[in-house]
Amino acid sequence: MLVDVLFLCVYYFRFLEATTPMTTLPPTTPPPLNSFYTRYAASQHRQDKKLDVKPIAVVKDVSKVQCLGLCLQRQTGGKSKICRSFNYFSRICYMLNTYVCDGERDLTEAPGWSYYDLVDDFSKEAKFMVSKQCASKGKCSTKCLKFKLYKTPLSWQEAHAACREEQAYLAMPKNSHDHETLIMLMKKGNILQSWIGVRKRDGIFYYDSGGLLLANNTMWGPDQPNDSGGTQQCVQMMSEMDYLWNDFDCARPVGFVCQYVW
Ligand SMILES: [Ca+2]
Repeated sequence: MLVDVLFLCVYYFRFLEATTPMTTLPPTTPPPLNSFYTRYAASQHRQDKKLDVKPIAVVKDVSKVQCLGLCLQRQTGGKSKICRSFNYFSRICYMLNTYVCDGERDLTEAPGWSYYDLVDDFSKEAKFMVSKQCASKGKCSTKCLKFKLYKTPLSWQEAHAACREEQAYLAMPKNSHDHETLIMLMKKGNILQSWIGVRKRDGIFYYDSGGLLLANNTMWGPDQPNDSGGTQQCVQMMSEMDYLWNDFDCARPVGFVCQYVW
């Protein structure tokens, strides 16, 4: 596995080098390459796009690889000084303290520019680089989550299939922040019930992506899951229970929320 990751990184950086003009004497020395190959990679999220925020530092006359090295040198220090991504244009490196997945940011059109950010698992990155979401939005990092509400009532299985069509899962809120986001979406969409990506198999609840439901999940409604009538295998959020979780009959059509993993 590690070998695969290293191979991908080396391959990718060779590609980067090949597309970057050679330079003489860099202005500062980037860290030794092998010190970050296993920890980070720069993903070329988009060509001809940039993240339009004020840079924390600007360095002129550097290659993309040197820009990455400079960004990686800023991995310690105060939070506002850490480099999380960079724009690159005309051999100028614009280091940024934020990245495309931070909040609701989108890349803006910028001919000749390119945008890169830092990820910690290149093998996952490579997988998501080919996703539709990555191609259309430039959001390819596995850290980038987003939810989308569908008002069309479907069964749990149909809702699951609809999300998979878009390379997403049914929403799997694992903390109060995600939970609040889903509540906000449901209120905004004016729907009273929504499937989420939790389902029971052989008496055990799993997330739509396959993992076991967290043991410390505190989002169940009062007296739930109660498997009323012995037919409640799927989980929904419902306004009647203050948007907490309720196990419910999978065949009943209700709205749903997909979760995109970029
Ligand atoms: Ca129930």
